Amino acid sequence: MTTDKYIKNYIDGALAPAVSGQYLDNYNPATGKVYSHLPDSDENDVQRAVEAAGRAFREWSTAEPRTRFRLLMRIADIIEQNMETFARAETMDSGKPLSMSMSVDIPRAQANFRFFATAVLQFGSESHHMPGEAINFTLRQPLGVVGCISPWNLPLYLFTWKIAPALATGNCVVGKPSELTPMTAYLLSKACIEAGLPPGVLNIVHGLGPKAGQAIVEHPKVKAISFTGGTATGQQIARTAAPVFKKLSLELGGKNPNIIFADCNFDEMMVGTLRSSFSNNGQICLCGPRIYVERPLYEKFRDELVKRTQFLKVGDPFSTVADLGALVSKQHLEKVQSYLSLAEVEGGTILCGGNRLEMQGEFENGYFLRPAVIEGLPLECRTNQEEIFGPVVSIAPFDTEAEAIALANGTQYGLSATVWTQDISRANRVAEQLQAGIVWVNCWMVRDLRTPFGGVKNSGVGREGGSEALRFFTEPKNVCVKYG
Ligand code: TXE
Repeated sequence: MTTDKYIKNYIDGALAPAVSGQYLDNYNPATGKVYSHLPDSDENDVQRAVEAAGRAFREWSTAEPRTRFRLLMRIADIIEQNMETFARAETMDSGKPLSMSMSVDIPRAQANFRFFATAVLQFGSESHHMPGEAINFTLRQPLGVVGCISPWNLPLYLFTWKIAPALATGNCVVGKPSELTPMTAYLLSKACIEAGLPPGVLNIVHGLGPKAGQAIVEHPKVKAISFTGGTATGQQIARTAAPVFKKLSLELGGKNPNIIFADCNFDEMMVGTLRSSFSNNGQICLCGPRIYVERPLYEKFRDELVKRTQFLKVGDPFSTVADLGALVSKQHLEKVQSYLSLAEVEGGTILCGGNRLEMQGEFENGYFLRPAVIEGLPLECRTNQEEIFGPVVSIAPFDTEAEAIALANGTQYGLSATVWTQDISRANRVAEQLQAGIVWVNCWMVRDLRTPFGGVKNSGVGREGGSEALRFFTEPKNVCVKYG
C-alpha cells in the first residue's frame, strides 16, 4: 500500500477526484511545505456519496452480523499489515512523532475495528414481560446513512472510532476526515477496497468543513452525525441538524483540570502530568492544561515541572529522539502563540518555553514550539478559560479540597479531569463532584474501549464508546405482542 501525491475520494467502492476537479494543498507541518493534494469536494460529491450509501444500505443492514464482523476484522488486519505506511503518513500529515503514530494512533485505529466488529456479535436488546398479558421486545435497527466527521489531532484513531461502530451496527457511512490530515483516511479507502467491503458501505469525502462537512450535515438523507472537533463547529452542526431532528453525538473542546494533592505519589504524578500536559503537543482533547497543586507541594512541583519540560526534545517527528514534533498547521501555531502573548497581558509569567524553535535546513519553516509552563493567572482570564489546544499549561496553588473543586469546575467545559492523591476517600469525594464526563484518579489516558466517552457542559452531548456507541448508531423499536 502506498500514499499518493493526489488523494482521491472513496465513493461507491471506487477512488475518484472531486466532481469539480479542484484540489486543496496538504502541508507537512514539519517543513511548512505542500507535499500532496486532497479533493476540494462540495455538495455534488456528498450527493454521490449519500446515494451510494443509500443503495448499499439494504444489503449491508440485513447481512448477518458475522458477515460484517469478518469484513471489519479484515480491514483491521490490513491496517496492521501496513502499520508503518499508515504511521508514516500520519506523522507526515500531523507533525506528531512517528513513535506516537506507531504506538498510539495506528494500533488504536485497527483496535477500533476489532473492538466493534466483536462487540456487535455480543450486542443484545431488552425485553419487558407483562405477565399473563404481553411481551415487549426491543429491536435495535441501524439508522440508515450516517455522517462521521473527525478532527486532525488523532486523525485515523478518531475517524475509525466513529466509523467502526456505525458500520458494525449495519449503517452505511459518509465520512469526512479533517482537511489538515487526510492521508490515513485515504489509505483506509485502499484498505477497504482490498478487504472487499461492498461498494457504498463506507464513503470518504475529503474537503473543507464549511463546504464538504456542512453538505453532509445538511443532507436530508443523512440520519445522524457523529462529530469530534471544536465547540464552535459543534454549535454550527447542532444549529443545522437539530431543527430536522437528526441524531447527534458531539465530542467537543475541553479545558481539563489536573488536581494534585500533596499526598500523591510524586514520581508517578510527575510522569503522568508531563504526559497529560504535552502529549501530542497538547493537541488532545483530554490533555490537562489547567494544573492545580496543593500549596505545600506547589514550589517543588513547579520547579520539577519546569525542569522536565525544558528537557523535552522538540524536533523532526521522524527522529527517534523527538518527544514532541510540529504543531498541526501555521494557523494553529499562530493561535497558540497568540494565547502566550495574551497570558502575559493577563498577568501570567511564562516560566519556560513558548518560543518558536529555530531549526535549520528542511525544518526551517516547520511549526515547532517549545512547550510552555505559565503561572500567576487567575481562573477567570481567557488563557485559563479558552481551549488553546497546544503545548501550554497554566499552574496555580490551592489550599482546600473545596477550592480545588471550585477551580476545576470553573470553566464552560467538562470533558475530563485528573486527580492525584493517595487518599481513597478524597479521590472518591472529589471524583463525585467534578463536572466532567471522565475522571482519572492517579493516571491519565488509561482507556478501556467499553467505557462511556464524552463530556458535559460545552464539551458536548452524547457518549461514544462500547455499548453507548452501539446504541447511538441504532434506533430502538419496541414491539408489543399480546397473548393469552
Ligand atoms: O476544528 P473544526 P479546527 C478545537 C481546538 C482547535 C479548534 C479549531 O481548540 O483549535 O477546535 O480546530 C469539520 N460542518 N479542537 O478548526 O473546525 C472539519 O473539516 C461540518 C478540539 O480544526 O471543529 C474537520 O473535519 N463539518 C478537538 C472537523 O469538522 C465541519 C479536535 C473538525 O474541525 C464544519 C480538533 C461544518 N460547518 C479541534 N466546519 C477535540 N476536542 O478533540 C468544520 N468541519
